Amino acid sequence: MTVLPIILAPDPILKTKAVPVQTVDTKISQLMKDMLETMYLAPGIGLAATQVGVLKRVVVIDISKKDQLNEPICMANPEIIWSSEEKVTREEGCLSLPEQYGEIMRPDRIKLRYIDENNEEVVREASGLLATCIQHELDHLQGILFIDYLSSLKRNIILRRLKKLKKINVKTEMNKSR
Ligand code: K1U
Ligand code: ZN
Repeated sequence: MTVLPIILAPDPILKTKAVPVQTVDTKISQLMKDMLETMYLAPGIGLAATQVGVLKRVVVIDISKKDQLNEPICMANPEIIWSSEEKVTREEGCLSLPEQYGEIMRPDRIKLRYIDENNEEVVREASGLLATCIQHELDHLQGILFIDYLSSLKRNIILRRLKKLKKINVKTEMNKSR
């Protein structure tokens, strides 16, 4: 398995819409495995293929706690087919926006359809943190980041911080290679 580099905002790739996969073949199931390894190492509870520069509708999620067994969910072509009227506000983070957080309101329960790692169609419901994480990841596939739901003032503060962070990282990398 391979750990893939995660793309950090701002980057035009993160604003690009992903395309459906034809079938979950060995190439896509390998991508899912590599994405899970990347997500566990980060660490995170979800990862969309867009975040590793692959513009395909593929997502991996695992919201299990550190002391629990892993419960990975791999999805290709996920679609939300029902959302509850009831909304909930949760703090969200994003591996493409390191150290930045925002309170985002989303439907509390959803029903979704996707193709799993064995190329089987799955229809399931999700609630709580899992529902929030799924909606966050599906947004990535549409080129949407959680900061797009914030006021332009809050969004610009976060983007400015990230641009600074990127500059510092570039300088550190340059010093390392001297
Ligand atoms: O999409 C991503 O960048 C992953 C993101 C998913 C997410 C988190 C919170 C709410 C909605 C979606 C993350 O995993 S950020 C890191 C994180 O939340 C976390 C990291 C370690 C342990 C527990 C959580
Ligand atoms: Zn994210």
